[in-house]
Amino acid sequence: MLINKNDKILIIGAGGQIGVELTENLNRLYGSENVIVADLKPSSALSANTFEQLDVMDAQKLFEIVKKHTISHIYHLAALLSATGEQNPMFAWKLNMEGLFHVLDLAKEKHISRVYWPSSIAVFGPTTPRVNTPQYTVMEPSTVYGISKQAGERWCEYYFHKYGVDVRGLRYPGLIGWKSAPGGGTTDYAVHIFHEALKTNTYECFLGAETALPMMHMEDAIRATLELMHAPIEKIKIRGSYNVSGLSFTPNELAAEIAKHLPGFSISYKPDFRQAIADSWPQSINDEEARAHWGWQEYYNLPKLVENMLTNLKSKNLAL
Ligand code: NAD
Ligand code: AKB
Repeated sequence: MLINKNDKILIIGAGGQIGVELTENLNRLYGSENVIVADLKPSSALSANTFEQLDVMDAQKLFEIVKKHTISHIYHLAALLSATGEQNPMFAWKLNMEGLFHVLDLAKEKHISRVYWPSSIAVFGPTTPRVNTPQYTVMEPSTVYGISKQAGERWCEYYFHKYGVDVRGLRYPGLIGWKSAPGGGTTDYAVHIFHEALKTNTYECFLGAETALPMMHMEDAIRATLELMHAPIEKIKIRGSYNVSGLSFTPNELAAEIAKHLPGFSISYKPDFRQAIADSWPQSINDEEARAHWGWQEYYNLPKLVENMLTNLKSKNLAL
């Protein structure tokens, strides 16, 4: 990884599921004094860093924070996710698009030199081939979240080609970590299940037993993010967002793996509105471009992921 110790980082949406772990990792690379964290409200998980209260829709405040701290790189994570977005579609569209424009415009005006903005497997839709979904394929997302991510990808490409903005992104699958709670997605069951398994040895799943989805351990997701952001510029050939794959499983398969560690664990199924969202998404992802361009390689498979989640949640007594 190419680390320039003079870079100064701003993470927007730092208090969320990804932000908390990304902050820890960027602190290790740059020193916490060079990593500024911003969110709507402070979080105890971010106490090592300078916190700025920010609503990313406030472009002037964002500009002032960037100037005050001489920020060079922004990781822009603030968004409404798939399930929450469906509860308030117009607000999701406004937040997800306006925030991105504010950040891209700072790079266009050369106030910052690099932007990270995450996309999602939600860019795909019911007409996309669902197995081994390639980078380039039919994309007709059916959620407002997916529409905003797809439009965001096109704008990132546009800002790169038109204004030379160094923007980089990944289409994350569902992310699973033990350090922070998920924030309103369709894949959240795959985190909740571990907490409930440890507390009650049962779980009622909001998706059906055979709903296969692409997933990734949070450590892999953070490593992918940092490898992409620190890759030499000539290796980044896709500016919309890269497919990245970790693993794929159904709730049934996840429950069976958990039961190997927690005998008697049982799962029941009560699908809700999130089932239709999951049914519109890929089951597995082809990420050959990420592997070929900047060397992506996942570490976690299902047995390793389950072992890691249960061990950490148990030893740190973190089950919610
Ligand atoms: P999250 O909901 O856990 O965190 C989002 C954070 O943004 C929260 O701390 C929230 O307070 C903050 N925020 C919301 N509105 C804001 C505003 N107006 N101004 C400033 N901050 C605001 O989300 P996450 O899971 O950490 O996801 C981060 C990004 O990664 C999002 O863009 C999401 O679409 C993307 N992503 C996440 C996943 C996943 O599985 N977690 C998968 C694919 C893509
Ligand atoms: C969600 O379920 O909304 C997220 C995602 C895959 O983008 N986890």
